[in-house]
Amino acid sequence: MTPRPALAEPLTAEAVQCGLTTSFVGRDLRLFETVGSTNTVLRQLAAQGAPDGAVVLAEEQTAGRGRLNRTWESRPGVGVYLSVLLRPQAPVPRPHVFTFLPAVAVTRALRAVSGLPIFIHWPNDVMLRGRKVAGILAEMRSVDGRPREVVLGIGMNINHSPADLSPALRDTATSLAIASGRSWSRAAIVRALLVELESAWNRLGQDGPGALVDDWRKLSPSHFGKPVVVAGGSAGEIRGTTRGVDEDGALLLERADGGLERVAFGEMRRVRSA
Ligand code: BT5
Repeated sequence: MTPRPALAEPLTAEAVQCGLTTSFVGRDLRLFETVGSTNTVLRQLAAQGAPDGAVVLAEEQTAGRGRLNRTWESRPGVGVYLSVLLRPQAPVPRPHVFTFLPAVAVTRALRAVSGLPIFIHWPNDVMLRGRKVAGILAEMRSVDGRPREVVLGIGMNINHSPADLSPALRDTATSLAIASGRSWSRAAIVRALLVELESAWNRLGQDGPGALVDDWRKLSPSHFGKPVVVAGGSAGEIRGTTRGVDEDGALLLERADGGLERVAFGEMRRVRSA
């Protein structure tokens, strides 16, 4: 089956904001046809005084970014490419919350709208049946060691057909449409995401980072007791069994020799149990 939406649904700011129940996230929302990267545009707007909760959305990105200057494929008209600005008023004890928070919000929003089995792979890959359906890039500007402007960039594959993914991604990426055989309203997904972002941000303020990490754990069954390979960290490729995340968001891995490894950065891949 090759799902293809019959009509590409254009995204409009009105469609997103119609019935939006947030109090500040997405109240200032700017939609662009084509940008290099929504994160870059929003960082510029933040420097010019854009308000807390401001959102930049684009139909297409020509220089969509992942972590470590990797590329985020941003095919026009079928995905969601969005950045949201948060201006923390109080010190945020642990910066990893800015990766965990959007991962929780994206996963909840995509689940709520589609009902599909969507989970998080440490630290911020949003996965659908073992393939990446969304990615997150958190960037921040700190003053005196305190984050003042946080830009959360979120890319979601929604109405892509397999042909909308480059050959390099066809075995590792998916979209809601590929997994379900139907197309989805991107406006409804963005709206659900903005609501979940605001609610996760409020929960962080009220209940602290521990509560947020608990929410993250519930959506990430692979963080405990699963055989994985982690690549890209300082120690090269490490194979082991996941043993949870610590309070700084680092992954704990038990190696075959029983030693425990703490991995602060990397890419986690599930492997089949022997
Ligand atoms: C991410 O990086 O997953 C973060 C992606 C964030 C994208 C959003 S879009 C809005 C905002 N503006 C931006 O410029 N960026 C943010 P990372 O964990 O480094 O993963 C990047 C890797 O994912 C690439 O090297 C590819 O292997 C893979 N990839 C690229 N495009 C993809 C796509 N559309 N779907 C699934 N996988 C993709």
